[in-house]
Amino acid sequence: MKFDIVTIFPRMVQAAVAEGVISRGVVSGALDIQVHDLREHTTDRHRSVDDVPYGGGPGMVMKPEPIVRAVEAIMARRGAPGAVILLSPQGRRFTQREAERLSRLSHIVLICGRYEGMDERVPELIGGEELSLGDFVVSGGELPAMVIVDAVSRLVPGVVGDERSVAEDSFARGLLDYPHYTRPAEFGGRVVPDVLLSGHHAEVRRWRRKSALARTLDRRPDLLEQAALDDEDRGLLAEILKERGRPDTVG
Ligand code: 9D3
Repeated sequence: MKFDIVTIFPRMVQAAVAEGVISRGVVSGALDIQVHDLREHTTDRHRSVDDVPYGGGPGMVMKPEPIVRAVEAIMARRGAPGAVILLSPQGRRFTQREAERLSRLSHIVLICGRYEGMDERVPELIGGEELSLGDFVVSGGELPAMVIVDAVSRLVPGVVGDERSVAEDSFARGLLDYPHYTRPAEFGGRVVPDVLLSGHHAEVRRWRRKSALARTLDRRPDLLEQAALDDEDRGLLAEILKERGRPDTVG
């Protein structure tokens, strides 16, 4: 899978893709990631990538010409991408579902915004889709772009060493993860739940599912409303509510 990332901070992005799971994906040949310096696509003496906003107001706006030229150069050298993504606080929210959709493409271009944002004609002209990571402010699109590259790359076959981890992420989808424990069996006066030491695989599975449901109920009830629950899940949820003294209010 090919990624092209356009940024005014190429070293920042290069450093992030040179580590961990992504770097191993590049070394193994499953990923082909190129980072492009937006300033290489300027034509003026000062290599300007921003300018004052029409209509006035604070801050600067990213000029459209260098971005459009960068995308044209990428298409000439690397072919037409399946998606051009503009990282923007105004974008649609990036989710695991979006990551799965993007992982089925073979080439993605990501454009990192800085300053107050990009000239509005950029998405119009290059047919890009705007994506946001969520309702918080970061200083630019670089970190969000790296998050997207990471989330999508994990789904590309051969990038994550243990395929079971990726399979489990999608199996458990919709619920928070169950609690994890490793040795020692007692630490700081806290013991590992007996069932996990019991060797009863069916009981372990049931405890994990019930714990995941209880945590999701406590921390992310919004997820529970969306999750695809089966009859066992509804039974476990009823148990949780009964144990807490509020029977039959969910499911
Ligand atoms: C004054 C209004 N701000 C918009 C919410 C200005 C502004 C803040 C931060 C304009 C650009 C930015 C830089 N952020 C991104 O480019 C960005 C981002 C983000 O801030 N949060 C979550 N996802 C993303 S994707 C790109």
